[in-house]
Amino acid sequence: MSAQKSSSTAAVEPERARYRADLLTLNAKPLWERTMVMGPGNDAVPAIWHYRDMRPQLLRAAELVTTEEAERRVLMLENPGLPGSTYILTSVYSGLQIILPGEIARAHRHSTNAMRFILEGGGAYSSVEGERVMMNPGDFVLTPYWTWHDHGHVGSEPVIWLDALDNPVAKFFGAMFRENYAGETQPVTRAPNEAETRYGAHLLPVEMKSGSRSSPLMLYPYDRTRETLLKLSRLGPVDPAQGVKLRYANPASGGYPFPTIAVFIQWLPAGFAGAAYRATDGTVMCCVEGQGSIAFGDRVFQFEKGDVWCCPPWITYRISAASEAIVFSYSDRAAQEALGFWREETLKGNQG
Ligand code: 1HN
Repeated sequence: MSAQKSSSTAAVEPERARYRADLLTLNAKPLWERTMVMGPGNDAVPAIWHYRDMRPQLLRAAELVTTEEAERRVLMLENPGLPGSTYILTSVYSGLQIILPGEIARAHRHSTNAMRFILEGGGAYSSVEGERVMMNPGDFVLTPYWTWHDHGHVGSEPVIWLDALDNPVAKFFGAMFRENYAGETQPVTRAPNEAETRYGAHLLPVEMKSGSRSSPLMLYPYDRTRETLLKLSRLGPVDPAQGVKLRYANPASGGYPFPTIAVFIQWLPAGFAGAAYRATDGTVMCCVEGQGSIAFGDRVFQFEKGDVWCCPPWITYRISAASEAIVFSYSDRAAQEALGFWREETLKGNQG
C-alpha cells in the first residue's frame, strides 16, 4: 500500500509542479498545499516598555522636535514581532505622547477611535468637539471616531500620556480617513464638564438618540475609578486570574466605550499570584500604581508605575503583584465580541 502510494506520488510530482506553476500565472494556489495552519494567535510577541527607559526619550524628543513640526510628539510602541507595522499588536496601536507648557497639538479628526491614559503631569487639556477637559494622571480620556480634537497645555510641567487607537482595524478594512481642521485649534463651544453633566450622573437626556457607537463621556476621572476599585477590593470577589477587574462602561448603552476597543482597570492585592489565563483579545496593560510582574511561560517582565506591556492573543500569562497594584488596560475585545470571535480560558492547577 505504502509502496504503491509513494510510486504514484513520484509519478505525478512533475505534473503537480507544472500545475502549481500554471496556477501561479492565474493568481491561484491549491489550498491542500497551504503552509498556514489555522489556529489562534499571530506574530505579535509579549513585550514591555519601561517608563524609566521611555521617559528620558520623550524628554529628548521635546528638545529635538517642536509640536509644530511633529503635529503630535509621539513615540510609537512597535511590537518586535511585527517589524515595520508601527503597531503594538495586530489590532491596536499604542504610543507615548509628550506635550510641554504652552504647546498645542493641532486640531484634526480621523475615522479611528482614540483614547489617552494620563501618566504624568498636570495642566494639559484635550478639546473634543468644542468641549475642553483637563487631563490628570490616571484619567482615561476619549476621542471617539470622527470627532475634531486638539490638545493644549496651560500648566508648568511636561505632560505625558499613553495614546491608544484602533488604527490597525481601520487599516485592515481600508477605512482609514483623516482631515485637518481649518484652524490650529477649535473654538470652545461647550460649558466646562458639559458631557459629564449631561451623561455622567446615571441620568440621560430623555430624548437622547445617540447615533454614536462610542461613549458620550469625554473623561473617566481617576479619583472616582480608584475609589470604586478600592471599595470593591474589600467587597470582592477577587478573580483568581485578574484580581478585581472592572470595565469602563458607555453610560448610553452599557457596552464598551468604543465599538472596537474595550477598556479596563484592575486592582491586585499585595502578594497576588494570578492563575494562568489566556484570551483571544490582544491586550495592552499599563501599571498605574504599585509593582508586580507578568509571566509568559519562562519570560517574566517586572513592572512598575508607567510601564506599558502587551499580552498578544491566546498567549498564556500569569500576573502577580509584589505590592498592592492598579493596572489599566485596553484590548480589541469590543470588536471581537461584536463579531463573535472572543474566547477566554483560565487554566487550572499548574498548566501554562
Ligand atoms: C492622533 O490623532 C493622536 O490626537 C495621537 O493625540 C496619536 C496616532 C495615529 C493617528 C492619529 C492625538 C495618533 C493619532
